[in-house]
Amino acid sequence: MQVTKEQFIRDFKDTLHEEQQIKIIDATPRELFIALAKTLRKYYTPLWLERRRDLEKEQKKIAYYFSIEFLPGRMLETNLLNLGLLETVKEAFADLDLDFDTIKETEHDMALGNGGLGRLAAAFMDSLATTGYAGFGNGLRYRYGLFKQRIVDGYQVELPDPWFDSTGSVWETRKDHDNVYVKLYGDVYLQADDAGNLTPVYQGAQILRAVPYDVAQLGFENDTVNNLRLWDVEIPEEDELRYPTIADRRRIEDITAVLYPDDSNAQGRELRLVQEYFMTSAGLQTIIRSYLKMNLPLEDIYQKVAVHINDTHPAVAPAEFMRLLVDEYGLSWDKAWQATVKTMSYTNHTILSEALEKWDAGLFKYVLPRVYQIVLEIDRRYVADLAAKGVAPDVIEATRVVKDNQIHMAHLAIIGGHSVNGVAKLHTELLKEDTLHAFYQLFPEKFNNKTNGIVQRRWTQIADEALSNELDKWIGKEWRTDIHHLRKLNAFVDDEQAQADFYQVKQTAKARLAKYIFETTGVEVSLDAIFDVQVKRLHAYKRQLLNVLHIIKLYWDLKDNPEKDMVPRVFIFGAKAAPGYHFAKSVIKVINELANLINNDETLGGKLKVVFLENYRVSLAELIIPAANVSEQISLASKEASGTSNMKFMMTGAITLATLDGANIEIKDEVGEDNIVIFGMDKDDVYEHYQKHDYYSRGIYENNPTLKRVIDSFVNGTIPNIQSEGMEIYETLITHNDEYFLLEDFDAYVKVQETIDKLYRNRSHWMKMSLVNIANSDKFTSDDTIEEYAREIWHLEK
Ligand code: 26V
Repeated sequence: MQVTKEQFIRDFKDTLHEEQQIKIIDATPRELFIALAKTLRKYYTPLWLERRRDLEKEQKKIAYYFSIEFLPGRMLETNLLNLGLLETVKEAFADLDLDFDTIKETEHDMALGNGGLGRLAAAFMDSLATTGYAGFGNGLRYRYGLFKQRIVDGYQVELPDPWFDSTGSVWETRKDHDNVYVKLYGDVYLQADDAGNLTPVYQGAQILRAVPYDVAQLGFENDTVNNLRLWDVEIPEEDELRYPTIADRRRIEDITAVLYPDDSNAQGRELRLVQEYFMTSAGLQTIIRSYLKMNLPLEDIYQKVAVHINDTHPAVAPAEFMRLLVDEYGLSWDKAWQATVKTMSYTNHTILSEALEKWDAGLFKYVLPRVYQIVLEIDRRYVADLAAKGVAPDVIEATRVVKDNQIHMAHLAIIGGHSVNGVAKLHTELLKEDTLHAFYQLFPEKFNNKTNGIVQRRWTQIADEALSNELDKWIGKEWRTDIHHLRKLNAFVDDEQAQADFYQVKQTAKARLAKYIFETTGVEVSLDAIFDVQVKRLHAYKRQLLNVLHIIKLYWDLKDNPEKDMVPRVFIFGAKAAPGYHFAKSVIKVINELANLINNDETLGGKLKVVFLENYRVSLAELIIPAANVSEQISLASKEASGTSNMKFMMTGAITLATLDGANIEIKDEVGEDNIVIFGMDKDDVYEHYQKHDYYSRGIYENNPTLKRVIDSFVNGTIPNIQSEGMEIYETLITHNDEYFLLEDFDAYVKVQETIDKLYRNRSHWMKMSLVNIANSDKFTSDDTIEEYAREIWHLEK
C-alpha cells in the first residue's frame, strides 16, 4: 500500500482529532495506539470490501477453518508490516517525537487460545491471506482470553484477562446483518409431513442469537484481506421472558465468557459442549446461506466450500451439517452425506488419549437432542455398511462413533470427512501405526501429513529487527518477501565476519531480555552466559522437570566444587499450567523456589541463574525467543505432535537441544546432525517399554548416585518451601514409575548439556551452527504449509 510519511501523519492526526478529540501532545500512549489502529482500518477497509465483492463475483472455492482457539497476539505490527507501512509509520513517529515501542506495548495480546494449537490457527490465517487463498476463520469471541498468570510466593495465580474494553476490540467489526440462530436443549420428535417424510419437531428448545464479529486478516504486501469471524452470543428480544433474572442472563453470557471453561465438573463440561456446538452451527449456517446466494445446487456445495475441523472441538460439524442439509434444506440423506464427507477435513494435534474428546451420550443428547439422533444414524449406517463389506466386528467396534455410552468426536471427524492429517511426519506415522491404526486400515487414502509452520515475518521482521537488518546486509532483502532466499546465508556460515556480526545481533537481543528480566524479577544475568530457554505450556510430557533435574545436578556440582569450569548458564522458563492441573502447578512452584535458592547463593559465583518469567504469551515470546542460545525441546519421544516454538528458535539462531520428537526430527533433517544436539530415547525405545512393561524407575534411581542425590533434593529440605510439591514430584518419579521416562533419559541429557557447554566455548563454531539453523529455517514457513493444505486437502485455486 502506497502512503507517504506526510500523508500518514495527516491521516493519523485527523483520526486522533475525530475519534479522540485530542492533540498528539495530550494523548496517552493507549489513545495514540487506538488512533493508529483506526487509521490502518481506514486504509484496509476498501480492500476488505473489495475482497468480498470479488469472491462473490468469481465464485471461487473458500476454505473455512473452524477452530475453538485463535491466538494472534498483538496485531498492530503485523498489520503494519503486511500493509507495507511499518517503516513509514516508525519514521513518522520519530518525526513526531513519539516512541513507537511505548505505543505498541499498550496493545493487549489477543489471546483466544491456549498454546500451539491456537497459535497455529492464527498463523494459518496470516498465511492464507499472504498466499492469496480464500480462507476464512470461524471461532468464538471470548470476553476473557487465556488467563493472566501471576506468580505469588512461587505459585501460579490465575487472573481473568479482559482483552477488550467496553468499546470492543479496535480490530473487529460487528456484523448484525449476518446474525443466525442456534438451537439447544428441549425435546425433538419426528412427525410425518404430507408426503410421508419425517421432519423433526422441536419442543422447548432454547434459541440463541449468534452475532458475528469480523477481524480483517491482511496478507503480506498483496492487498488481500481475508476474514476471521468470531461469534458472540445474545438473548433474542422475543425470548427475553425466558431469562427474567440477571443470573439467567449470565448463564447465557457464559457461553462466550471464557476460553476453556473448567471441565473438572459437569457444568463446565456442558458449557464446553455448548461452546463447540454454538460456533460450529453458527459457522455452518452462514456458509450454507452464502453458498446458496450463488444459485448452485446444494448437493454440490463441496465444490465451493471446504470446512476444516481443527482438532476435535468443532468435530460436531459433520453431524450439524447433515442436520442442516437434511432437516432445514430438504436434501436426501445420501446426497447430504456425500456432500458432507467431501466438504469436511480434520487435523489431529495430539496422540494423548486424554485429549481426544469423547462426550457422555446422555449429556450430548440433553444438550443437542436432534444432533444426537443424527449421530446415532451416522453410527448405525457406518456399522451396517462395514458389516456388509465383511469388516471384522472388532474393527467396526473400535472405530464407530457411539460406543460405551460415549460419542467419540475424532471418529465422527474421520468418518464424516475425506482427510485426516497429523502435524509432523512422526506424528502422522504414529497416527497411522497406533492411535488411529484401525481407521488407517479402513481408509488409508484419507491420511496425510502436513508439518506445521510459523509466520516467519513475525519472528524475524517484527520480533528481531536487528537480525533482519543483519540478514539484509549479508544476503540482500529478498528474503523478506520470499523466505526461501534465506538459504543464501549458507554461503556465509564459515565467514568470520558474518559470525561476529550475528553474534552481536544475538547479544543485542540478550541485552533486551536481560533488561526485562531485571525489571520484572530483580535477577541480574550476564550476557556472557548461555541463555538456555524452555517456553511452552507446562505439561508432564514436555518434561520441564527433566530440565529441573539437570539444574539441580549443576547446583550440586557447584556446591561440591565452586571452581567447576563451566560457561555461566541462565535457565529461562515461561509456562502456564492448566488451572486444574495439580502436578504442572507444583512444577512451577518448584522452579520458582529453586530459582530463589540458586539466584541468592553467592557461593555459586554467578555461574548459575534460574528465571521464571510470568505470563508467557505471544508478545513475551517475541522478546524471549530471539535472545535464546539454546532451545529446549525435550518432550518424551512420540508425545509432542509437532511443536512450533522449536521452529521460531531455529529461525532466530538458537541451537536446538532435543529429543527425536515431533518436528525436531525435521529440523534435524534440515540442519544436519552437526548443527543440532539430539539425545535420549527415540520413539521405538519408548514403545518397546510399553510393549515389554519393563520400565522401572526405582531401579534407575537406586543405581545412579548422582540422580539419586538430585531427586532426594525434592524431599530432604535442600529446596526450601516445597514440602508438598517436592513430595508430589518424588512420588511421580519413583512411586508412580515416572510415566514420561525422565530418569532413563537423565544421563543422556546431562551429557549433551556438557556438549552444549563445550560447543559454546568455540564461538566461531557455535555461530556457524547458529547460522546454519537460520539459513535453513525457511522450510518451516506456514505459507508453504498452507499451500499444501490448499492444494492437497481443500482443493482451492489461487
Ligand atoms: C490437551 C490436553 C487437554 C487435557 C489434558 C491433557 C492435554 C494434553 C494435550 C493437549 C493438547 C491439545 C492439542 C494441542 O494443543 N496440540 C498441540 O498442537 C500444536 C499445533 O499443531 C503442536 O505443535 C503441539 O505439538 C501440540 O501439542
